[in-house]
Amino acid sequence: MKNIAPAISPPAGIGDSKPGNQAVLDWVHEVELLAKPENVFWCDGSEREHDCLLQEAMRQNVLIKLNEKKVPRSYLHRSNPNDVARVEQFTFICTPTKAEAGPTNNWSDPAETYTKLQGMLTGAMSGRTLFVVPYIMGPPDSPLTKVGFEITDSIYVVLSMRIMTRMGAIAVKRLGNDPAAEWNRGVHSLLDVDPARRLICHFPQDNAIISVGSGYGGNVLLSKKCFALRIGSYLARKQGWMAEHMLILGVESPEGKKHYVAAAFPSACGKTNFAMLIPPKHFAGWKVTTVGDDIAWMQIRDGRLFAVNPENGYFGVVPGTNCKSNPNAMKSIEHDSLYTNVALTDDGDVWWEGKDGPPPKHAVDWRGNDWTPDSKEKAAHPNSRFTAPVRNNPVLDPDFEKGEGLPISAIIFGGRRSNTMPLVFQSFDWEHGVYLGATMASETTAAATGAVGQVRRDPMAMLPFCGYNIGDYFRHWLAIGKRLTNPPLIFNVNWFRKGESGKFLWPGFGDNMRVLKWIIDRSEGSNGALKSPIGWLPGLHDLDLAELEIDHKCVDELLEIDHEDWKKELAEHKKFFDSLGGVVPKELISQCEQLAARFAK
Ligand code: GTP
Ligand code: SPV
Ligand code: MN
Repeated sequence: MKNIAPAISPPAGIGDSKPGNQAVLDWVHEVELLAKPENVFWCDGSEREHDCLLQEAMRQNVLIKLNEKKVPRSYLHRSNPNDVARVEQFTFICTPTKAEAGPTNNWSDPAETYTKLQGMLTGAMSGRTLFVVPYIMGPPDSPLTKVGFEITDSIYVVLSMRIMTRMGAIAVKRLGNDPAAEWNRGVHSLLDVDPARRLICHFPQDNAIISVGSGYGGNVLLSKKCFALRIGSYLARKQGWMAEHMLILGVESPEGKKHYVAAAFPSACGKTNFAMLIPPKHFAGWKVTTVGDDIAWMQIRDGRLFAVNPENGYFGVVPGTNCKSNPNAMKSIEHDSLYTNVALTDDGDVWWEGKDGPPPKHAVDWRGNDWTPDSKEKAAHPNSRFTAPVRNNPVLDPDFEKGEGLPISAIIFGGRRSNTMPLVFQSFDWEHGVYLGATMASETTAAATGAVGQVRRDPMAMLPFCGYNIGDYFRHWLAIGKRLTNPPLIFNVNWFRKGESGKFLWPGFGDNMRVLKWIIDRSEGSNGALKSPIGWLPGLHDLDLAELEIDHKCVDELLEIDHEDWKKELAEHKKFFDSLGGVVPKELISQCEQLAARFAK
């Protein structure tokens, strides 16, 4: 069989920065004995190393260099067509007992799973290079920051981790030489990229991850969903903090008053777009800045929640990104970026459905086939992604690296719902807010393999990412609320409600500022809201819709609470809680009853 990741032979002085920590050395040695690579490459994150890896990746056709004038220092990667999204069915939480993983996770026995994976990894890196990637998650001087090491035989993973994390010497230094220090052990091997031998396994009690058989981002950039969310959420509960699938944004008024907001939307439901929002003209003087676009680690200080973004790059959805929907993302991916599974134009530029301007007359699609506007297939995969450094973002928050984190005024939950859910509403209090998060649902997207467009419950947008029992996760949220003397207000939004024509009722994107403004007003104590059975809704005059071309009828529809729809929705909440088999805290069961009672009134 063809070796899809042939070993590289770096020049002297590159790939040899072995850390001093004996625990790391022992672990790498153990994996080396098992996987039998041709050599070991110790990454330090330097420019020289970067150049060497890029040259090698191009030589192996793992990366295609793009037109230097159009997209400087940027590259295209095509993943195997069988390997284009997260695979939830092959993702496992291997806690000592099944109950610890809970009803929403796939569970497998740790000892058996280690044995099985050892079998799969035996000799898996023969003829390949084993890369050791040290990285930190979080700002360099934050108490929340954690160290991880990822072993991988994929050069694409190394180059992606270099963008997505703070990688190299900085992590080795932070870990130091204490063999008992806490750090995450991640092992990744492409194997032969066969879906039948694809497994993403987490061992929270060992702070360890083993991922085999995939080369796609969310399955293999182990810093991200695997460490920062699945293992992260497990550690967070044990250590009293929170690891959430949330963007973090700053919003500053013309008077200079600034708030930070965190929002949990499921995969491909608008986090990156919301985090980079540009307010419409009418909001002159208002500024939105990005702290993070996917993950928030939050701790309690002085009775408030403070958040950091543990990442250092964006791994974002490409299709639909353009100068109208998200100009800041367009600027972020203008240079020094990796593109995965988009189309390549004849002049070495990238193209995707929804990019500005007319489609190219000819291109090579994400599979490597000829493509023209008449082709039936899409040029870019619906889950094609960009990998771009946060520093490229023109609206990166100046306090992005603040170690103590940024104080969160509001938490927003939201999903993709064609019906039922109004544009925005506010919970009555923290506990009710936890209920909103716990009962959240969204239509599935291309970010994970499987059917698209089906409504599924996705509590706090963490269904695929909670590394332990979801009932305990709800309990953790409730317990955090009890410790907060100044808790964020909690809201629910839905940018995706559709009218009878099947079109979105709300313009979305920059105009989401109008909803954000109401959220900020409420955080500052405004009483512009109407009580409804599901929570506080903005009255027609509480939302600033000036200069927005929208039918009043649409606004009514957007804010409407249809009692028939809600009867069904409530039944779905109950069904979901029942399906969890008795792990749901009594406070949330009671919230469900209170909601029913408010409707009965
Ligand atoms: P992950 O990276 O998978 O976690 O996704 P995400 O939550 O960051 O989603 P992203 O911002 O990349 O948006 C996903 C898709 O939703 C893109 O195709 C966007 O164009 C679309 N989208 C984002 N915001 C809006 C909005 O306000 N309205 C509408 N109609 N579509 C939106
Ligand atoms: C998501 O699916 O929520 C993503 C992309 O952010 S991935 O990193 O693949 O999980
Ligand atoms: Mn995500």
